[in-house]
Amino acid sequence: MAFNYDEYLRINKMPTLWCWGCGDGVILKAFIRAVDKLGINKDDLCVVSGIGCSGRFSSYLDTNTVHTTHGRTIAYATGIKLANPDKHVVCVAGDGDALAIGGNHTIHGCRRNIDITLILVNNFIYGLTNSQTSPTTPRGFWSVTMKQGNIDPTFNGCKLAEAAGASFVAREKVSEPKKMEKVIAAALQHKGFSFVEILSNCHINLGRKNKMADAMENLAWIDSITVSKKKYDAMSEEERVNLLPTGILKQDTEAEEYCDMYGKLKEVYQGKREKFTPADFKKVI
Ligand SMILES: Cc1ncc(C[n+]2csc(CCOP(=O)(O)OP(=O)(O)O)c2C)c(N)n1
Repeated sequence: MAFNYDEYLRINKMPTLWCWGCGDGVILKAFIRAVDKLGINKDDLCVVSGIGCSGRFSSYLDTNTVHTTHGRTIAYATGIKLANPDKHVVCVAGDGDALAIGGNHTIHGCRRNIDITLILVNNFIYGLTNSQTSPTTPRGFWSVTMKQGNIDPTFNGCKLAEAAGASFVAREKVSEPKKMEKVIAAALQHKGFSFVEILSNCHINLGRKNKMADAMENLAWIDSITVSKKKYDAMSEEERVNLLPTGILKQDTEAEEYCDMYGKLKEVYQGKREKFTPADFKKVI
């Protein structure tokens, strides 16, 4: 029998506001299947999204949701997670949201290794506001703010997350929905900050002016710039230029998780109060 998504959706919000063929719907469905597969209760899940087309995840998912300001998902999610360390907290943010206006929050979420999953929906453009250059817009691409071609160097979110200390880093693409589901499930199961970049199509606001005006053309272009981690690892530096590896790129299960450390510190401090000393701190971390 076909999978029934309705249980996880706010049916009264359907149809979605996404353009026909938008990758956001494929990501939403993969996320739902991952949650279902892991048997996560809807009451034990909170999805925090920012502003943008990707921000709509919190409108459509029938779970605890916060639709917050552009670039601030991690700040809100950090508070939610610290107050509810036993719950799954997931951020969904666009490339503009998580890497431009909210870039600083992304760095510090990774650095703290707090147990939050960030699903970065990378469609290479500011989608909702109609095609401004984002940190991931490829060089030479048309955008409404760089009509002669984008001159900004392209940002690699996964490399940033890895360098900043995220203990789980992965990349997948909309044309591989099953792999996407698997990677999201692995991220949800991972304890620590999990950064999942999903490469998605925005054939309307990126594609139309960049010679890939339909979803399939846009997805074919994403296929042309990606390669599995296994193949990527076997390539020379020269061959890797302009290619992005997909799959789980980093997973460190030993790194200390922030809420755990905070909980231990709180417990020891509450037992000692004014008698708490630096030696007690050393017992915790
Ligand atoms: C503080 C603030 N600055 C700017 C905006 C306007 N704004 C709304 S969505 C958006 C861009 C969204 O692009 P992205 O984050 O890549 O998400 P997408 O729409 O592509 O999913 C911008 C600039 C805003 N809502 N709030």
